Amino acid sequence: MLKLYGSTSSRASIVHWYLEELGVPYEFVKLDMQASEHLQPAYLAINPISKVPAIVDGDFQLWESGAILLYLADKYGKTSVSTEERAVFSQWVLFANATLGPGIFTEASRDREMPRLLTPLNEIFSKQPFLLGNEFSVVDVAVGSILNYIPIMLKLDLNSYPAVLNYMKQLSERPAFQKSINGRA
Ligand SMILES: N[C@@H](CCC(=O)N[C@@H](CS)C(=O)NCC(=O)O)C(=O)O
Repeated sequence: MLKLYGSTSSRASIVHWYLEELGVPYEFVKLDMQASEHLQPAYLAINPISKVPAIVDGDFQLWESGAILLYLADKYGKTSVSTEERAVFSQWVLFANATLGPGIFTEASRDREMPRLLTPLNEIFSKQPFLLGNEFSVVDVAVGSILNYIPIMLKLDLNSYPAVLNYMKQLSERPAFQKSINGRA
């Protein structure tokens, strides 16, 4: 069975959410990070960078939440995805982790970055329920988890972005989200 390594209240919740969405059987191996279990040789053999999440799927090991999401989409998601569709998945997953997350969670640049990141997202969600249209996909897990971490971690007023707020609410009501990010597991 696929193993997800992480801890409570970590970015492993993002992968946890997607595994629940896909219905892939998995075991969540919770590391005691307070006790530095992620720095011990057993885990370093899986992720030498010593960060969570990581997965072990058969004899395949992978770390970095975005890479794991894309792998899971490829392996367990809807079949027949074109090269272009896969590239768009990568675009949004990389955007979530490399642009949206740092833009919002880095205090020094937040005032400048937040409007330019959330205004176009608000426009997208005022026209369609999900990032790629009417269908939920892996990119909603990537972007939606970053957005839903905002009220968990920061006190920011998002009322200028009502469609983003509605998107966050819709995602947070999904059963798979409730079992993962909402449970902070
Ligand atoms: N870009 C990485 C970030 C991973 C990361 O920073 N994980 C944190 C937990 S949320 C961690 O393992 N921290 C432990 C440490 O830095 O010692 C990803 O998305 O997987």
